[in-house]
Amino acid sequence: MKTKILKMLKENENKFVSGKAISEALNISRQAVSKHISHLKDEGYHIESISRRGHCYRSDAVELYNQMELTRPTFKSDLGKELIFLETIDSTNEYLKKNAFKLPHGTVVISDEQTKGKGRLGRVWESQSQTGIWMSILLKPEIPPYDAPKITQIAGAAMVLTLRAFGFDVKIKWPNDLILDKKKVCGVLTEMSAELGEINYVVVGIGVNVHQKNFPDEIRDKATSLSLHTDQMISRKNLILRFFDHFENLYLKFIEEKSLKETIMICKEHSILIGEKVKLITKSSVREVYVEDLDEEGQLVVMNENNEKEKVFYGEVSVRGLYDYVN
Ligand code: BTX
Repeated sequence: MKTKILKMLKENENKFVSGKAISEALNISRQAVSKHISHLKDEGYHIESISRRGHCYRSDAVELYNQMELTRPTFKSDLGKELIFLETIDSTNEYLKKNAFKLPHGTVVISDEQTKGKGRLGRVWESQSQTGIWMSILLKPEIPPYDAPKITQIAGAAMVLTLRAFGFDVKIKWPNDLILDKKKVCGVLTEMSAELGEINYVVVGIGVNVHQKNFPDEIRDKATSLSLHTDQMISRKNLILRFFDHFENLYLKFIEEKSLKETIMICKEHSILIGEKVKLITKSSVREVYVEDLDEEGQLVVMNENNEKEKVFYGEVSVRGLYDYVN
């Protein structure tokens, strides 16, 4: 039935077809029409619905990506109550850091383009317009500063659930990347300001490659996008709204119930590192270790070169596969 509705909308490309016309033509109820159309939207089809006009299939592929489209329909917390959509900015993380003291907890900033997108340790994050999700969340949690990196894992776990729900077989490369078919599709950058054992704010930045068909030479062998792995249309808006729900759920569990259990479970289940030999790279050393597990605090448990168990905390460490990319 869904396919028939899509066919009918496509035959009337860029024109509105009323729910009544569809229900009569296909002999189904108006509610059933709405339900199928909502599924089609979830799958990424650009269908605009306006009450009393009906539904319109947009073939012009200008993705509806603006402040109004990204507004959450319901809230369980303050996440995204203040939502700032920008056409372009240097970095959404920098934007929130500059304005952190005047913006409330839960503020989200999303930009269609970043001119100076940042990765970890001063690296560059490519963020061209109309290609991906470049978004940051401002949080003001009452947790000790040493717990802040756990929010990176919460964001990673929430994005894994989101992308897997859209059919992508993504894996987490501890601590902050999501990998699709051995290449990086998403990165998380968490930054914090703290004083005397108290957090002023945390900014969690998330970048997801969505529509890119190719990448600059420097990262061609290590970066991928969702569109390179599907024929379906992917809507950044749908991904973001779904991500908000997962992130909110895991974040509230962490803050209100002091539990990271579900996050760690997700990170373990979809880890690309557990059971693998990897290189641990710091400024001063490169070591080969075997990854055994992730502990309940989110630290990597490894068997080191001397056959001793060791825990690795996030920070100035990069993990790389022995044979494949993974930087
Ligand atoms: P990272 O340091 O783990 O990854 C950065 C490295 O990944 C780069 O050195 C490069 O090799 C490669 N790379 C650069 N751009 C891309 C890309 N688009 N896709 C895949 N690989 C790439 C990961 O840092 C954290 C990235 C966070 C990005 C978000 S976007 C919203 C927010 N604002 C901001 O400035 N950063 C965050």
